[in-house]
Amino acid sequence: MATPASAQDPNKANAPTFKVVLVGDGGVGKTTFVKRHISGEFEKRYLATMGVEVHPLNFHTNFGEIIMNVWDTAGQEKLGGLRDGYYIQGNAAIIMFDVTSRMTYKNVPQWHRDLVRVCENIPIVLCGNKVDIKDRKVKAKSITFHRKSRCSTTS
Ligand SMILES: Nc1nc2c(ncn2[C@@H]2O[C@H](COP(=O)(O)OP(=O)(O)OP(=O)(O)O)[C@@H](O)[C@H]2O)c(=O)[nH]1
Ligand SMILES: [Mg+2]
Repeated sequence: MATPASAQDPNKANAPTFKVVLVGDGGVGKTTFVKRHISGEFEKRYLATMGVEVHPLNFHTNFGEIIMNVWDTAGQEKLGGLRDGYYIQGNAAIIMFDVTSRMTYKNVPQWHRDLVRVCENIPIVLCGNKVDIKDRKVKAKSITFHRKSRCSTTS
């Protein structure tokens, strides 16, 4: 498991810390997204996450340094571990789907239901990933779930 940022640098010990839960179907790109933030690298291989991996990400804001502990959860059902047990005390969430796979968008309401059952009133971003792929299946205009469900969106 990664060392918390506050342990690496004592100046960050008092930085406000938030728990961000990252969910979505297996293979949509959750782990790749987190790795890209940490190292700048794009991971080409698909290694399914088992259970959950927690990564602290630092952000410099107008209000100073903050730490987002990203809980990168397993999308594959059989590797889900504690599942919604990982959502407890989440401060925010990202629901990710893959714009080249309709099924991953179809499953978004289920991810959302499971999340809000545990975290009633947190900010949630709906994120359509893999927009670099030409053969896009979920067009921008058909992404409407966030309107019905108080999510923000990015794709
Ligand atoms: N073209 C393209 N491929 C991507 C993108 N993001 C991720 N991938 C690829 O998608 C595959 C799956 O990525 P992961 O990040 O492991 O998927 P995951 O959502 O963490 O999957 P689980 O851990 O099983 O829930 C990998 O082969 C990545 O290289 C993207 O933005 N564009
Ligand atoms: Mg993963």
